[in-house]
Amino acid sequence: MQNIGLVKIGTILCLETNLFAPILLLQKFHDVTLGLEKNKGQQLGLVRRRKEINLMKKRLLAGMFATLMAASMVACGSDGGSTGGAAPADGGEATEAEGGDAAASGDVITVGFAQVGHESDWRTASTKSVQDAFSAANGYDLQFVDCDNDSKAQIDAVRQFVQNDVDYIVIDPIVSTGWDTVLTECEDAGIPVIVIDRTIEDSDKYVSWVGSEFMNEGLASGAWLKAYAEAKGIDDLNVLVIEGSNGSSAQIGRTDGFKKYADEEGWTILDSQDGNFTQEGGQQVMESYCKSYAGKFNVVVCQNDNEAFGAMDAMKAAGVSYGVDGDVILISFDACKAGLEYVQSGDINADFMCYPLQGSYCADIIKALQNGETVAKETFMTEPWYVAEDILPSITYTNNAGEEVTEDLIVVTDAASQASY
Ligand code: GYE
Repeated sequence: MQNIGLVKIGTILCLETNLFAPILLLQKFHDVTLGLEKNKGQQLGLVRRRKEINLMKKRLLAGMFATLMAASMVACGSDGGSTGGAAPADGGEATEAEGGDAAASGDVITVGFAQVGHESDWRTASTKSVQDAFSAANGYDLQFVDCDNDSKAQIDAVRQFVQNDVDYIVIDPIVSTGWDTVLTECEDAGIPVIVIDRTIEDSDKYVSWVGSEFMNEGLASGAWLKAYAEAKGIDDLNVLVIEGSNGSSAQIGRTDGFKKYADEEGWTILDSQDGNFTQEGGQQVMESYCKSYAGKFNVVVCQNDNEAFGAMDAMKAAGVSYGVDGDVILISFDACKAGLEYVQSGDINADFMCYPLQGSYCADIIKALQNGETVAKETFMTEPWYVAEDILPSITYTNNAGEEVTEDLIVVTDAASQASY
């Protein structure tokens, strides 16, 4: 496990010689830690893992550059040697050394992946990450279904995977409920299910989940807005929210986290409508908001970058100014490359990253299962928060695990935006 970690770290350092590298590295340390935890069994609590991640963060920040240099020297050598210089997937995720096991033994592993759809930059990166990790060269036969945001089509896709008798099923659940029956069918067929990204709330019949703590993303956005408004002397906040696809755990967590602050601080949420995580949806909702709430709002929260792109077009057309020099504070989530470029230009004030490259985490889980190891029930991505202005160094808030955390705010530079997905 540690070896795999080193190969990965090396890959990252060789490919990502910029500010994004420490973030990815942090995730990989996180992954390696969890990998070691996996052997200890599933009963380890969520809180404990979170604490370990925080500890790891501190350790990393303290000795980051020394560690980076040392790991880089060891790992760049081992990576080059083991892969023959082939470019790994996911900007440094899956390596041939990892996937080679299955290919070398001649046992092709069949994986069915029921993907949400193709609604956003985040989704495009997620699809590529999984396709790269489960490539034929890595010893996999990937059956990929784009469910086009249709929950029924997604359940049908999973049933088809059962019919096809695949070895593993990977699901990114469009909505968080309605899963127990079909997951029972997978269980009865003896096919392990791995869930990525969004969560399933009404069934625990899956082996492992890898994804983001959406509630923390929402809480962080609220904590940032509170601190930012105080710093700028703005005391009357009138907010319009463009939500992500209703019923998805990403929408639920980001909505609830932000709302907690809105309620506590007495902000007015004028409206909160579904923009379906798309640019078109964001634009349509914002066009109607600009008519209904003309002159009445000073904050717009878009639950992903693509919605923010559409909302900016709508505000521009309606003559509403936004961003650092505008009348409206614009908040977004995902922090994809284009999103961060808009933070850099000052159009988006703050962008809360959601990390989509989960393919290699998923492949690690399957490899562990192949080896008869116990895997962690939950693995969380570590995600940074980006801002346009150098006003606040950090935010402090109580996260979803009840811990008070202080997290850095990163002012976007060229290196950061270009390193994003
Ligand atoms: O934020 C959005 C995508 O589930 C976290 O889905 C994901 C969300 C992501 O369409 O861009």
